[in-house]
Amino acid sequence: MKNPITHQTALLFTCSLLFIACSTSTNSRTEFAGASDAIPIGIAFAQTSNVALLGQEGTDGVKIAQKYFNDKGGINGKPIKLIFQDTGGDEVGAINAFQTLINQSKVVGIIGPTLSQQAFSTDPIAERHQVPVIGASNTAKGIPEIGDYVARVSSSVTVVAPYAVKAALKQNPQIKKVAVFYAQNDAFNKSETEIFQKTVKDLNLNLVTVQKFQTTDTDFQTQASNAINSKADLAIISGLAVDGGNLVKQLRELGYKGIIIGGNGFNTSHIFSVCRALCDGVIIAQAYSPEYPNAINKAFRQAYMAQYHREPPQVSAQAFAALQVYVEALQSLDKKSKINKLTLPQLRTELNQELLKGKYQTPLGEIAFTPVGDVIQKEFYVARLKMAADGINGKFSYQ
Ligand code: 1QQ
Repeated sequence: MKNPITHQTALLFTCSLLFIACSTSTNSRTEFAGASDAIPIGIAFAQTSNVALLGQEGTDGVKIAQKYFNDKGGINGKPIKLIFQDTGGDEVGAINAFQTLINQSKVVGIIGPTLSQQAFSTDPIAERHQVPVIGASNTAKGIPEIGDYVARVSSSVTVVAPYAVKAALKQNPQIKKVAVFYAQNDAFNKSETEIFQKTVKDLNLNLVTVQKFQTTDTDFQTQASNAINSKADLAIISGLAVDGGNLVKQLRELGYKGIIIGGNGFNTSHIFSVCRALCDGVIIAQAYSPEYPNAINKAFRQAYMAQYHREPPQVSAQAFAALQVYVEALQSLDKKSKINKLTLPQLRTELNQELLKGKYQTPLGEIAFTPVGDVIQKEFYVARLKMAADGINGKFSYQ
């Protein structure tokens, strides 16, 4: 039989060696972590699959935030340690990532997953384990409502999508007929198209056709031809970057001349390599502007540009903001009840309560949360894709 004292000493020693928080079933009073241990936060983004490009932008954002806040002293002296788990592009990969982060890595909270489609499967798991989760790119309706431990810094499609339609009408007040396209195998795209379709009707435009596709499709000839035949003068696409970009390309190749709006799935510079010169002019509503004039956005933008030599995309800024929420909530919690005196379950629960109370000056501007955990954000923007003459390089233009 094990000597209980030796066992516990060994356990604590192992915990501090691994720099992870040990909540142990052998002693419910074991504290979360030693005073100098790094605080583990789980990052569940797509590193592989057709969603990897969006996942990479999230990863870039949290890495910049980790350095930024650790350089400033972390959580009253304790650094933040990010623990990455690849979710892939589907629900199974995302569920595995969450389970590993919660049960093995013993994280205090999670940022992710990349897609709403994944979040509807993963967030109930975080809720059951009472682990806070902050969505950094989940924009479908209904995400924060999954549970008490679920919040997001990514503004809902309900709020953001209508800005794009209004911008298109401003550009061409003659628009009458609208064709809407959406990826029917993805929760975010289904949610977004509902908002687009409602906005079209609210603005008294004529919704002439609704075309469906899959995020895995590459051939959109039928859908594009149907829209052209219906004489649409505005096309609105809810898809992810690769499928959406190919649809833009094929619409233009078949002769469509009207304005094109892309939804939040287009919100990555990786779309440039898909539709190239034919991406030019696509309108995309934004929850972030690289020009936002506060100090933390200037620091974030500078760090991002020094590393990647281009303007930071929305998802990177949102991921930065998600980690900032954890950092600042942990700092304020640590001042009230020293976090290394708490068990891991206590810390997860108190952190969740604390983060919902705060106001944060982030690269997105000032944000806070509704009681259910949805982000409250004040300013939104509209960008147009501007392609360079080479048809390869492009940028999001806010003019
Ligand atoms: C969602 C999204 C994605 C398109 C962004 C990564 O908004 O799934 O909710």
